Amino acid sequence: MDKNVIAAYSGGALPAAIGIIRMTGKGAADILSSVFRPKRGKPITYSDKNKMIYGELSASDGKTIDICLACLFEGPHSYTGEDMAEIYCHGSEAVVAGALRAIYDAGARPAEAGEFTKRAFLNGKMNLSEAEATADLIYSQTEMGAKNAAAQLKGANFKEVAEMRQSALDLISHFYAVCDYADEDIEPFDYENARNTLTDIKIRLEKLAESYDRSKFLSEGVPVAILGRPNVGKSSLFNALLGYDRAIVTSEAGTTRDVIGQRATFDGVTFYLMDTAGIREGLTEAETAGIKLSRQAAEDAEIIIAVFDGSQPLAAEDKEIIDICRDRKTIAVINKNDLPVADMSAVSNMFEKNVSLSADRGEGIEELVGLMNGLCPDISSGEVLITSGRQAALLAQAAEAFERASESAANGMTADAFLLDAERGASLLGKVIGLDVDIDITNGIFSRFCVGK
Ligand SMILES: Nc1nc2c(ncn2[C@@H]2O[C@H](COP(=O)(O)OP(=O)(O)OP(=O)(O)O)[C@@H](O)[C@H]2O)c(=O)[nH]1
Ligand SMILES: [Mg+2]
Repeated sequence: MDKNVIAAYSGGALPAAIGIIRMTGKGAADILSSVFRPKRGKPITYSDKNKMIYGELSASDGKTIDICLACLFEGPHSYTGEDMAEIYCHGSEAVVAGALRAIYDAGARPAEAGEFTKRAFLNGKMNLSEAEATADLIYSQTEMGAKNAAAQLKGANFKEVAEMRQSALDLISHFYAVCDYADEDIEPFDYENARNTLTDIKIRLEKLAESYDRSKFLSEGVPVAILGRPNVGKSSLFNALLGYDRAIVTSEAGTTRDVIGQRATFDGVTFYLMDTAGIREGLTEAETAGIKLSRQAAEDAEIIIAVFDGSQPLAAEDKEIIDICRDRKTIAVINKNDLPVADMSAVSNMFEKNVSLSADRGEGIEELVGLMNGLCPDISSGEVLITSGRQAALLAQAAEAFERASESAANGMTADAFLLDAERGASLLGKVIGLDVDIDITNGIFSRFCVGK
């Protein structure tokens, strides 16, 4: 039997309601037929394709191990582009192990990590950026990460890059035509137009490459540090945002020591909230160490929530907080508004985004969440971020190459200089979308996948 057929368990952790076993390759239908007998009618190889068939699954000894469903997909209309078979059995470890053993005995071999998707790539069913997006989708931990990956899978970035590459190739071929067929009636090369096109490409590429810096927010959440002097209610606010008591709250100043991080999703945007130690002159070694971590969290954060106790006049430590927040995306929270209020005009004048609330009572939290969403980097507004470091590096290099080519076009270029850079830029963009990619890099991409995908 053909060892070209690979098989693997493709479902989640067992036991599960349903276990999915997949096979791909020429001969997959025969292997399925040897382990699966439809309850009604002919062998499965004669059944309709792309249709679930009910039947009996047998183990290596030929005895029935499950009664379940199976489906055949005929290449090229399948995920991998080859003949494929899938079994949807009961998600028991014993059934899955028994079925796989029977399948391997019948001639399939175990699939390697990402081998199904690699075959899809090799058979032209998907390009390399779609393959990378598939891995992102599988590993996405936030809803916005999944949406970004799905948009990539639909070809968002691929189309834009392919289009820019094509514009560059059009310019290059026009340039060659003018040089090679000087006597013929070819439209002269328009340097001004070439420069504009290349500059436009360069700007778009830089924007795409830079989006990679924000892509970590998709997987980790947007980091938010909750900062303030001791006892202003940082931990109370942290708990109120989470909707449960994660951090200890006491009336003693200096309760929180370590940074406590927790993810929370509001309106589809995931944040990584960090509760921190109150900033003051530390009284003990442990508190001083905690305060150092608070400052680090503030540096790492994309957004700072600066908490002030609205029932007390501003203290020297509050001014220090204001200093830390200068030129940072900050929301000022004037807490404890259930108590008589002190003069907080310095805070509301300093911070355009501010909210008065009561963390203890959980009042005013929606307004704060609204401000947080408003300050969020552009990750949920339709822009599709680059999530692959490989692609980001290539895009940045291509932007540089097109910038040089554009300068050559502006400075009464020599043909060599212009072509060298423009062709290099086009070739780098080709690599982004999976043309001329080294086999090592391709293998690296597929090794990120789990077995069975
Ligand atoms: N009245 C009132 N008290 C509050 C409010 N929020 C917090 N507190 C009280 O303020 C005290 C300190 O609250 P925490 O949340 O522990 O303050 P913190 O800023 O985390 O303090 P450290 O961890 O010591 O820096 C507790 O007694 C809380 O119950 C509020 O909205 N109103
Ligand atoms: Mg605290």
